[in-house]
Amino acid sequence: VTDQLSREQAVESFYRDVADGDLQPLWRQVGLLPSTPPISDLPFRWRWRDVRALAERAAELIPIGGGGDRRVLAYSNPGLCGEPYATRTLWAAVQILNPGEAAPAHRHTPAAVRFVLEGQGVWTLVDGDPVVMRPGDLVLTPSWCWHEHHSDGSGPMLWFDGLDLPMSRALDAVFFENGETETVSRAVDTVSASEQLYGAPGLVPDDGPEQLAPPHSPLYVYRWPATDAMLDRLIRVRTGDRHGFAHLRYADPTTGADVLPTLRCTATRVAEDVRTPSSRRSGSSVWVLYDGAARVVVDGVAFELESGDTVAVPSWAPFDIEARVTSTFFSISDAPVLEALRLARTQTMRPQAIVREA
Ligand code: 1HN
Repeated sequence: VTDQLSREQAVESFYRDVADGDLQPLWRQVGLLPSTPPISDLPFRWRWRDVRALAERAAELIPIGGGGDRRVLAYSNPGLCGEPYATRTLWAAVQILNPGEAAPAHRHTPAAVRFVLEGQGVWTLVDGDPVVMRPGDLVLTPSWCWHEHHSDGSGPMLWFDGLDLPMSRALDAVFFENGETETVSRAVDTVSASEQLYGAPGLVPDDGPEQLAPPHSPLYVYRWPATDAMLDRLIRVRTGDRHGFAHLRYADPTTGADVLPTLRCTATRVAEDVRTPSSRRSGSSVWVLYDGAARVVVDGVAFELESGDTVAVPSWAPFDIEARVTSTFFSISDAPVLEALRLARTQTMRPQAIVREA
């Protein structure tokens, strides 16, 4: 009995000393290696009708200079304890710019993409290259590239912003710098240098050794008419008729790699009444319904979407789309990071059951 007692005391004092030594025994950890990832971000939908109305109020009430250099409303996943992140790894937001306004020059290590939802008249400078933004265009702001937005339009422009900010933050790799903002107007009908040099399919400048290439696409803008036509061709050529669905990846024209080392961008078109297979993958994604009406199911939760609605898809959550009318989605994901780190997993499954209508 005394032996037993002194042993218990010895163990107790051992644990105290371990804690005092800022150590933790592995054998007392619970849930360190769950069989599947413990997910706290929720399947979630932001309605464009509500978001747009709030963005327009912001455009009336909040000047660009006051309260940050960008008029941006972040999609904040209610599973992430008030953090301004759409998923664990992805920033997603809506930005609005009024006619005559400028969002000043800056650069940061988190990389950004913009997908234009509404309006006209905005041009953005990406490392000095003027890129006109039109609805459906994808515009890149790679890591550490200078960027500023200007509007010569007659009405507000609204666009979707996607960033790898939560990843850069988690890696303690965020740096930021303010720059010199342009004061002269750059004609909105100019063609960006990036399109002049990299916009022809299959043809790229021969600049010598490839290792000099930046780790991101040198093409800063992917125009909607090309995306739209490609989605139609994919549906026709792959399925032999106009039904089915098409999924494309925006690629670096020099390498075929993803547009950014941290973000994959895709566009998906699903024909009327078609339901895609259910699948899940490690890593998260955000889906914007650009045009159409569709039901998406995320981990058993069904969301009926209208144009502009945005959905967060957490890691390993089963996902599928059923189009009510032919529907086109833009999406961002962290897939390049998971693939580079050999952490990517995907699984296609039986059509998932609907547990709840959101
Ligand atoms: C940013 O620089 C922009 O330049 C948009 O338009 C959204 C969100 C977080 C951090 C920087 C922009 C951003 C951002």
